[in-house]
Amino acid sequence: MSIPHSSHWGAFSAVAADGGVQVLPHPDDPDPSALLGNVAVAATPTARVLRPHVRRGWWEDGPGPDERRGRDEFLPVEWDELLDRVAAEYRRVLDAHGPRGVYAGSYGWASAGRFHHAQSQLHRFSHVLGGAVRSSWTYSHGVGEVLMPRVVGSQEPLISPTSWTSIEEHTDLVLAFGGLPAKNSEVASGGISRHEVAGRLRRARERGAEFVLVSPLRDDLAAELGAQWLDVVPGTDAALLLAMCHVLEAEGLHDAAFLRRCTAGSEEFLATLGEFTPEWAEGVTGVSAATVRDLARRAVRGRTMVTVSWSVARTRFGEQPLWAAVAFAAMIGQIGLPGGGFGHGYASTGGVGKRAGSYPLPTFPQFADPLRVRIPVARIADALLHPGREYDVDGRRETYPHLRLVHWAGGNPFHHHQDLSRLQRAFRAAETVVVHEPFWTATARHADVVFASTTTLEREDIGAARYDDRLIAMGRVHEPLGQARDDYDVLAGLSRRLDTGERFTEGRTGPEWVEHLWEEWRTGPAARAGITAPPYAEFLAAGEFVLPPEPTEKVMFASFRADPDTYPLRTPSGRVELHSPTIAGFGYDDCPGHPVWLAPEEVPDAEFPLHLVANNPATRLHSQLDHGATSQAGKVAGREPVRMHPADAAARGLRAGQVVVLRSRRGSCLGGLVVSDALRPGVVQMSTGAWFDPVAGAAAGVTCGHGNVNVLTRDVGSSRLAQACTGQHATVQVSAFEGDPPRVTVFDQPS
Ligand code: PGD
Repeated sequence: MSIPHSSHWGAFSAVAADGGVQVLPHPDDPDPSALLGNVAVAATPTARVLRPHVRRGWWEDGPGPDERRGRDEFLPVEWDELLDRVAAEYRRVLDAHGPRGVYAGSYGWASAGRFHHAQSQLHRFSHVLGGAVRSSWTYSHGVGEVLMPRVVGSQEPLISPTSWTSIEEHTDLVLAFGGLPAKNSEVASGGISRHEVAGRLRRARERGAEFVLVSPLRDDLAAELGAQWLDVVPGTDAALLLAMCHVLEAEGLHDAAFLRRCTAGSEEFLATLGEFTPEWAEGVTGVSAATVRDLARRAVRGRTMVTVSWSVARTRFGEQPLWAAVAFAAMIGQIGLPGGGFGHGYASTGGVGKRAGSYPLPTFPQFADPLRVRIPVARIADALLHPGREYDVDGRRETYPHLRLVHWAGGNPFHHHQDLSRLQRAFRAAETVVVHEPFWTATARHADVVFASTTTLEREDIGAARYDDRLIAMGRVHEPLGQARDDYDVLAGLSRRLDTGERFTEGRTGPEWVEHLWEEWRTGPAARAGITAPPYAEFLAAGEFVLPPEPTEKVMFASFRADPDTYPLRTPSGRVELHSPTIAGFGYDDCPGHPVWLAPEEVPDAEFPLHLVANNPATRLHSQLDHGATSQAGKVAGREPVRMHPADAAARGLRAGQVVVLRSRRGSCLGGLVVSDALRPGVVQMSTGAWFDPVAGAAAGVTCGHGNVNVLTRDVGSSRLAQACTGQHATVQVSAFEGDPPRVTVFDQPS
């Protein structure tokens, strides 16, 4: 029987087949994702955590900082004895250090499903227990989350900018900084039942819209859009934008009336533009002065949308390109017009710009966080390594708490964090690390306690996402493998031992909760929003429920533009702040009070002469199901592919298909070489998400033998303002790997 199901990369149905499952895309999806090809492997024992495990050193010697963490043996243990032991450890830490000794920020995308969402489960567990230190913001768009509220008063540009429908109908010129990569628009947190971005872009093009791609990678925009490709030097987008602003001002093309009416600080900002001439920008960005002038002039000729991908801001000083794009859109006076202005993250997921997302969804209550102590999400290694150290963020001086017990569910920091050797040191500084995982990821392998989690295929849930119009009755496709348990059941067991069981479960089993969430939503928030949803049994029988249509066209800041006094932005001035006295008042030299050019700190040199772009992968979501068929089909010589321009490969005597070594100041990894002219010369590209394999690395004399690019990247915040992830860029050298490459071991069961 075919069972409806959902994932972050698409809705599908699954049929249990001999020794696995078969997966079929949702029939209404016009453009299903190839990532569905990864799903089947989850139903096999390969790389699965089939029962709970402990690290021998922790089990035998007790908690404490431990150099063996990440290289010790694992022992299979019984659920009950392990839960007893973890509950005792919780009690020890809470009695001695209080909730500030526990970190349960637990960043990560986990899986689709409104109830079994791993972070929500863990956050409810810790809130009931008295709280734990958590994290603020995301690895995806941490810069925008902090900067946009200061500049335009909200996170609307990255959460719900002008709709695709408006771009499809009205935009003449799309200036895409970081592109609109099809691979990223295939995924959306929580699920996506219809992939629409490629079709919308195609229709905009057919209507006559023109596209300019600003990226070192040509395939950051579909070839069929016929874009002008500006293969900019990585990390120099702010310079290009400031030079375009310079041209507008120098040639009197800027919309002075809009700047007066709708912005604050334009005089201060315009006064800084003198030095950013197109000729200066050419030297920095590699884009000719003539092209810079042409872009600025074309932008005022018709309706122009400036987009900055989330990845462009995922860099050191990533605040600057984003703020400069807002300034450019303000100078051309198009903010608040249909198809015009700016947005942050179009195609960075398939959800951005898709629909207004105004309907409520079934939600698992987490209770309030009683502790309310947070660290910026990408500063986790700093916090673990430097308890008590002071740091700046968004105008505040904070102190890292001393984190002793780390509890993670639904994330893979040994995928998503930068400088993984440093993260290893950080994890070794903790006293206890507890991880819930269905798979033996590197994070599980760096834990003391590994709870064997079910995958979504093994449980029922409600699939729903803010920007999707469908709720999916996710059915159980097969029985849990081995002794895997739902995160809910594990946390319920732990809560019982900590005397918070009743409040955590409210007396319900997992399946009872799923039905309860539906019924509570159906009769409460849904009914109030005018949605007539069927009772749970009918929802299950139908397999899905389609939400009523929402207004299709949205124009961000339209009412503000029409009447900024009546509809001011939630900034101190009520206007778009091109100069922010608040940010200026923080006194940060790495993020002053208006957009500026701050030269990258790490630039190519004799030792590391190549720019590395470490972007999100095309063959999997982040690190999820790296052992799946689609991800494995993309590997080269069993390693993560690394792309290089033919001229750079020839200069090094390298050939396609060969195993190479990438080295940076932080570490080294193997990769499989792909030679391609879709990159700017001097740039190499390797995607994130290959499971970190230090064992194969040790055999090869490198940090990772498989190709986890985050051994190369730098663990430093974007600036003192946002302290966001900067994993997108690094500088590296690439050379041939001599000898027999070691076998990748990270998909094997650990010893
Ligand atoms: P995922 O691979 O999605 O990566 O980082 P994130 O940690 O979200 O990890 C989710 C984990 O949850 C997987 O290991 C999966 O097996 C597990 N999981 C899935 N379902 C369940 C469940 O039900 N229960 C439990 N217990 N576990 C489950 C992503 C992050 O990486 C993001 S969002 C971005 S945008 C960043 N991008 C970059 C980048 O551009 N460049 C670099 N260098 N680094 C980045 N890292 C960031």
